[in-house]
Formats: sequence, structure tokens, C-alpha cells
Amino acid sequence: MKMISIFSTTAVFVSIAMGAVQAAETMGMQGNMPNGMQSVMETEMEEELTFGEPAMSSAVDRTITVTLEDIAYDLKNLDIKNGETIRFIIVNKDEIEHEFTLGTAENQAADRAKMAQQAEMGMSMEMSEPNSVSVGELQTKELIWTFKGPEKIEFSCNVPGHYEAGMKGDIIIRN
Ligand SMILES: [Cu+2]
Repeated sequence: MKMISIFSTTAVFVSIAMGAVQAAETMGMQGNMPNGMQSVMETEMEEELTFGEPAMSSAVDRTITVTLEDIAYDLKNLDIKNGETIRFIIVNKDEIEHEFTLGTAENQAADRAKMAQQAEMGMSMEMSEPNSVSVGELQTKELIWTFKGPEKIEFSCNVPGHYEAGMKGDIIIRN
């Protein structure tokens, strides 16, 4: 009887402990992952790209090379014509990852919020949006975009802290 009693007390203790772990996991999940994931997805769905669309290399009118070095772009502002297709060649000379994202101020703010959230959750910051390329350390990538205007947009690196450090510029799309 005594053995059974000890056993059942232990079993109860283990089950309480496991319950606590499960509760903590559930709370953790609710506190971070599903909510975080949900708002990441909502951000993605809400994002509307009004300033054009990705294009094929056969449509390119102009090539612009952008060098990324010391958490800065060597490009400040851009003037683009409505309907113009630009091939951006993005050369990252830094030994950290950067990105080159096209978007309205609103798109960029949403992208920064999403990347900050992903960084907090320890998720990869690889982007798969058509208006953005992630450029790993010492990598070169391309982004081809047909601009639709008139509109004023921005290019920026939304890796946490980089926009604030000055990795941004204006793009004026003229009629
Ligand atoms: Cu950057």
C-alpha cells in the first residue's frame, strides 16, 4: 500500500510538472508564435504594391548598380519614368546581410515591423517578396522592376536598425 501510495504521488507530481511545462509551452506559443505568425501573415496580405511589378530581363530599359558598404547605399535618390523597367544590380561589400526593398513609406514601415518581429522570433530574415531581395555578405543579386507612377516611393534595407542608420533613399516615379 505504501509503495503504491508513493508511486501515485510521484505520478501525480510528474503529471503536474508535465502539465506546467505544457501550460508554459502553450502560453509561450500563444504569447509569441501563433500571434506573431498571424500578424506576419496579415502584414503580408495587407501589403499592396501600387508602384509597379517585377519584370523579366528582356524588358529592361536601364541598369543601375547599387553598392552596399558600411551599412549604407552608394545611391541616394532616383528619378524614374512611369513604365520604365530597371534592373538593379545589388552588390553587398559588407560582411553582414542587407536587403534592397522597393516600397511606399507604408510598405517599408510594415516590412520593418515584420523583420523586427522575425528577428525576435529567431526566424530567418530571408525575404521572398517580389519587391525585395536579401543580399548575403559579399553577395551580388538582381531585382528587375517595372515602375508605375506617378508615385513617390523608397528603397531601403529593413534589417533591424539599418534604415535608421541611413540605408534608405527616395525614388520619384514621374509621369
Ligand atoms: Cu542593411
